[in-house]
Amino acid sequence: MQKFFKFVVAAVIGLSLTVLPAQASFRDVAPGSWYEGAVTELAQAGAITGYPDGTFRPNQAITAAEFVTITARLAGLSPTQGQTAHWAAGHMQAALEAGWYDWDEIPPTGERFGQPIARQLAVKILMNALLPSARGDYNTESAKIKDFAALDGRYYEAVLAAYASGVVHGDNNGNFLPLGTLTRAEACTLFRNIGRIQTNQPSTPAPEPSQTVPEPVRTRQGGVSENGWLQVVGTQLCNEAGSPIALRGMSSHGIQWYGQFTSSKAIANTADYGANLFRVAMYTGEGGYLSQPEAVKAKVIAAVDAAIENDLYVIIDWHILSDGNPMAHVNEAVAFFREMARRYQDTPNVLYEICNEPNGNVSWIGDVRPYAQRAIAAIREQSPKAVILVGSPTWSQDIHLAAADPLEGENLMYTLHFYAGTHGANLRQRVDDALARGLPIFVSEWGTSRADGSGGVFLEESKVWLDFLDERGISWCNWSLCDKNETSAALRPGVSPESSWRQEDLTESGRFVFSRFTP
Ligand code: DCB
Repeated sequence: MQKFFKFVVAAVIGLSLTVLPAQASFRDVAPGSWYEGAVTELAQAGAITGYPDGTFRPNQAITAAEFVTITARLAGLSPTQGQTAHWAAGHMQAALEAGWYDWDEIPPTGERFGQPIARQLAVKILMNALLPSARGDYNTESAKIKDFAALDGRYYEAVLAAYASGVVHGDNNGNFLPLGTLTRAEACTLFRNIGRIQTNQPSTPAPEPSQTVPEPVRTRQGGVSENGWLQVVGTQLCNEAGSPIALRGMSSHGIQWYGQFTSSKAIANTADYGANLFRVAMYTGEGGYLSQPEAVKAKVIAAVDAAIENDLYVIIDWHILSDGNPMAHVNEAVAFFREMARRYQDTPNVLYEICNEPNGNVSWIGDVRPYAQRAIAAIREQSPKAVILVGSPTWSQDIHLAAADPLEGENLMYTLHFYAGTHGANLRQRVDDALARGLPIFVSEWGTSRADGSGGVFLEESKVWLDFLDERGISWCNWSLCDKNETSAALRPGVSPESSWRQEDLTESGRFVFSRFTP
């Protein structure tokens, strides 16, 4: 009943948004109030209207449908065929397809359309839609946000960019309140701020010229049959014979969403371009392993077997992300890795990545290190020498913490993750410092985009990074092998995993990355 009521209210608001003529003043918008200017400007521009009773209800929480609809109008995004009869379904579908948000954030089935939108999600949608090239420096911007730790990782980029470009300012206490709601009045100030910034923007630069990449040669090199078991010597990954080796390849996207790109044909396609590594990203949260263990585990096994069939090295990645502290599910991780390590104990192909990206309030000493000890012990019971990859706090960027207090054991490496549009010289310096302290580094995930998977692509910055890794013999895996409409994806939307991929099937990112598998 309650739900139905909310639906009707949402529908009425929707009608009022579309049907009523633009109105410049509302009887509940007090002259001289802090939001009067913003509300009036947007009303005069026809982007918002009030309710049939002449009110605007400035203090009411804005819903997902209202927020997206207004953003779409400001961005000039036309509605497409919606999945339900909800008044906002067309705009919601278009916004989803444009990549402004993901389907787990606002499911297209509509049950959350009429609910208040969280501030962090609102800011992400706003920035994706209206200021996609904006970025913010981590140190400068995060220092402005007192409750920065409360932010979910996937919103971090957008919020930093919004602060840096002046779209968002904290409240009087310096908090952003990422999970809180946004009032309609506050939303108007955001829309007004971003509108002003947009009109001052220079025109967008010309796109980068596309890379020329030879079609696949179909002579595979550097695979498992040639190199055998891996071993870590000093800081260097080596093959069974003790010669240095750099593995290069692709990471899947979340296999609960894009499992079709872990098929034998998809992996063979990637190997045909010269890759000798594949990473199976098994999300634990976000509808992944923890919510459907048997189904997701079956996908992992199928993907690993497909990589083995293609003579590739393959990483089994326990892809923590929204579950930022690996200790939260340490027992599940131990059981999972024990089972995988038993299954693949005689297979030189498999590497184990025990915690993708710890983030939020986690420490190396108190959380990640003790977690790693338990996960490593479980793997070592079954598989005495497979290479194990260990993450670190701040989305696997805090290798300096690991370097100061590394784990005991053989064939361990530490992951460094970077996104070329976000991370640069400072993080490279961390790599050199860590190597100097004897810490073996493995880049099990990097992207040509910003850290949120979109923006850019940043090919110049990516080239600097890959040259740096090549000079140091560091292995890497690129995010990601899928056709999602985001710049980090290697394949164009709609490309079939079962066809042979030609250059025109690859995105700008894909063409660049595939050209770097072989030196
Ligand atoms: C990592 C994650 C990976 C994430 C990429 C890009 O997250 F390991 O799961 O992938 O980097 O952000 C993205 C996908 C999106 C998807 C989203 C949520 O590309 O399609 O919607 O995951 O599942 C990082 C890495 C670094 C930082 C932040 C994140 N960082 N993050 O430095 O702030 O927020 O997810």
